[in-house]
Amino acid sequence: MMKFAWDNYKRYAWGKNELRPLTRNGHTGNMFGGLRGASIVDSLDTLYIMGLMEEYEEAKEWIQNNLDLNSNGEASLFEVNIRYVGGLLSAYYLTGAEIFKQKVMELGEKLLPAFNTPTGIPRGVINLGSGTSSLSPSGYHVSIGGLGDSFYEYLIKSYLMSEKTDQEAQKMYYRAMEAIETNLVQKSPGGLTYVAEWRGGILDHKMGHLACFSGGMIGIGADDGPAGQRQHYLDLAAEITHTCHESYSRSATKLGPEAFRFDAGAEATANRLSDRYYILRPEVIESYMYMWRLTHNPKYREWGWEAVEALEKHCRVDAGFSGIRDVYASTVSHDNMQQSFFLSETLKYLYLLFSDDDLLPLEDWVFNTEAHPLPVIRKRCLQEHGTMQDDGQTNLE
Ligand code: DMJ
Repeated sequence: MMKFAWDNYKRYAWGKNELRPLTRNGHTGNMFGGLRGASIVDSLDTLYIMGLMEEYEEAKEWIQNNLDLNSNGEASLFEVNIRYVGGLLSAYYLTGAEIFKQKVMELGEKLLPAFNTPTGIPRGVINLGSGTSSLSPSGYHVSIGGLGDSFYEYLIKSYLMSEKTDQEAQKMYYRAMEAIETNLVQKSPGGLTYVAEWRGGILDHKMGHLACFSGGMIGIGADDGPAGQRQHYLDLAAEITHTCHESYSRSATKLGPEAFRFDAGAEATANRLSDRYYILRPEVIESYMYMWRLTHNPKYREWGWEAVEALEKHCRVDAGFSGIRDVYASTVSHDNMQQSFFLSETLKYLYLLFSDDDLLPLEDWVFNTEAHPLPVIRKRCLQEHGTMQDDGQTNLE
């Protein structure tokens, strides 16, 4: 599937941001501030992990010769960070190729002005040419996920070190989990567990949008916790992942809608037309992968395989993979877009779901929100290999 998606991107959209498989061309989009080749940067680590070395080499060569970071346009800090910074960083850590480090340092410098705010919380939009940043004139905003994620990338990129000890970090995790559980975790009348959405300060009890993001995340956090609470949060993660699977299995295509609800007798299904699309997103499959690694319950691989079959049946078209407009329609209508996160995330998580645990072990690698693996840097490693400074920052050699 990866080779098919890549070959068609290469054939019809090389150097553009994403492939339009029905019209057999590419688009440059506008959220990357004029940067090009999003699918190439997003795919580097997937190609490498899958051993598609010829394809990886052509991607690397494109980065070396054609990735122009001197574009001049408004970019979403979040999207550039998760796809370009994350993609280049993980390619550097996986392969050691200097070109990726060089490019990510250069790009990182260009994004830094967005962090120059009184709070240190970055502005959501940055003009890559002028360096001016703004809150959200184009509708881009900083989400909590985006904020957390950008800090993680910058933490590594800048070789900074978190001052938190493992125990403090654990406490923070459980405080956050308690808050989520108390305020957001809901049980539907039909017995499905989900995480309700929080919008602008109002809890929407009927919305299960965040559920699929949360399944694997809660599981992976719980796995590191003290024995007393570990099982509780693993069970919660399993219940939420079950709900996500239900949202897939209750559709005609066996792919899930963008958002699902729990009202008017509907359970884990989208009753609004505008929620019924599926754009090749990874979150549910991502949760299967984490839950497989944490429990080795074969049902997660079975569910992943159901997703593979559905993708092959409904999303594969002659020149790539496409999203679909209504998961409940048995005759599908394609949206003509092969999202770069399909190559970066959906296919990578599927590959990992069916691989041995020692391929990118979760003790050593953490995936950013675009599925780019970054190394877990432990305080002990930093002390052994770096020079501790008085302010707690560390210079790694
Ligand atoms: C990806 O770009 C990332 O997973 C992001 O965090 C959310 N949107 C897409 C996938 O759904």
